[in-house]
Amino acid sequence: MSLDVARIAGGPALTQERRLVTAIPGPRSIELQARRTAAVSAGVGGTLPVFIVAAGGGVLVDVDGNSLIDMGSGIAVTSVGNAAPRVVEAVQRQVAEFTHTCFMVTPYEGYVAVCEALNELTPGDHAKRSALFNSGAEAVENAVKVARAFTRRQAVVAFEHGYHGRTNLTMALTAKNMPYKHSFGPFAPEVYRVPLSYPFRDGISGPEAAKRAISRIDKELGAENVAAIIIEPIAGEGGFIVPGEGFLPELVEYARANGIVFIADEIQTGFCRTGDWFACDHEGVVPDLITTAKGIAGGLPLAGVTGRAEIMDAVHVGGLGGTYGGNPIACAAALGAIEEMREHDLAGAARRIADVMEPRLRTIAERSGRIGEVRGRGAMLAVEVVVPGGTEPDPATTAAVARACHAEGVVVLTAGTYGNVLRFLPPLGIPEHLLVEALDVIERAFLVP
Ligand code: PLZ
Repeated sequence: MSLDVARIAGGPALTQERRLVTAIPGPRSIELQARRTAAVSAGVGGTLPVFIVAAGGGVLVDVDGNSLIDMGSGIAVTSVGNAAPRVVEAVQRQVAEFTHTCFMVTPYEGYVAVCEALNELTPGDHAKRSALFNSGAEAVENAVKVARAFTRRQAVVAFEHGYHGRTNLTMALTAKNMPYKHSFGPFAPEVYRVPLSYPFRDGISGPEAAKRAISRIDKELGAENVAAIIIEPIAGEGGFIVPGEGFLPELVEYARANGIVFIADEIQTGFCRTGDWFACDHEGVVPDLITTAKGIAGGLPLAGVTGRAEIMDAVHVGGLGGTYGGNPIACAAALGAIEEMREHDLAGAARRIADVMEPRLRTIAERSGRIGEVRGRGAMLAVEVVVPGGTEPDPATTAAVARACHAEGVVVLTAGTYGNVLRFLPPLGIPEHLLVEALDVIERAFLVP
């Protein structure tokens, strides 16, 4: 796919270049930031205070005319590119036809078509059903509701370093206190956390880590009380932690043997990001339920729960829904985004991104001595930053490197329980020369003390 100039339907063609014409942030962004501070709750966080006016391909263009390289995709959302042509076209058509009826009142085809696509694309060839929601957290909440209704059990097992959202139930499922949970309790009951497989830090194999987690479930909860095990196949906000090979399959086997619903939260990993349609595909893991959001609709708010027909249909009629869930414009966007993924083989594009990035990141690790591990899969890659010579997390250097990248016009994100992970989630169609330039900037940021 040639993306030297990203065409934004109905908008300008964006030159695919890093171009800084002011300091970052520039004067107009600083003005807007002052308005933001006066108008927007201080509780809403911010990575980089540049205000965006256009985006596409691999760049974000700000109000001052700076063109920044996008290595975040708005946290793994615009995998098909920002304002991707088929998304724009589908949205424009739909928004002119009708904007909302509420699917629960008078339905429309787009919702059904998205569910059909989810049923087809998600792992496993069993009979499936789907339901649509507005956000990842809402999808996770509903997956837990479905699992409880099906099993008539209550306990839910989540993992250390897990992230599942900011609503009350999903805060309980999320591991990290700051900034997600601090001062917001009490949290939903019947949520239990067990250890993840974190090869860099626990030094044990995937199957050994699975045994450890399963023993905790058996001893502390009793399998017959557990409705669901929920896990991200690669922990996202927790630091792109890839569990040891065999960890996920063993958990699935345990869940199946004990009538527990296995929920894969693929909200961050899904839709070609890791080089497959879903991260579960990598080890042939077939979850009972899968939650999706983010990359599904090219930037419009949409989320889904997909799973075994007998589980999804166990809920009483009217038990699932919401005013906006599966909004027609978001559904049109999803159908456009899925077309982009199929047509341009974006799973293959994600693997090619890894081919370019991984060797460079390893070289940066060797030269700087500050990177304990390069990890991830496809276009979901990260480096864990440590104090040289050991494994002690170094969040200060992580933040300094991120700041230096931002100042040079490369939008990188941080993550990790210890705040010491620099993560990369470029749009899957990013032109290679931008990827290489971003890596040059990242390397310089690591090598300058
Ligand atoms: N599950 C695996 O990654 C969202 C959070 C950003 P929502 N991750 C980005 C932030 O700081 O709020 C996420 C995820 C996984 C669930 C969610 C929640 O998705 O669409 O943000 O609700």
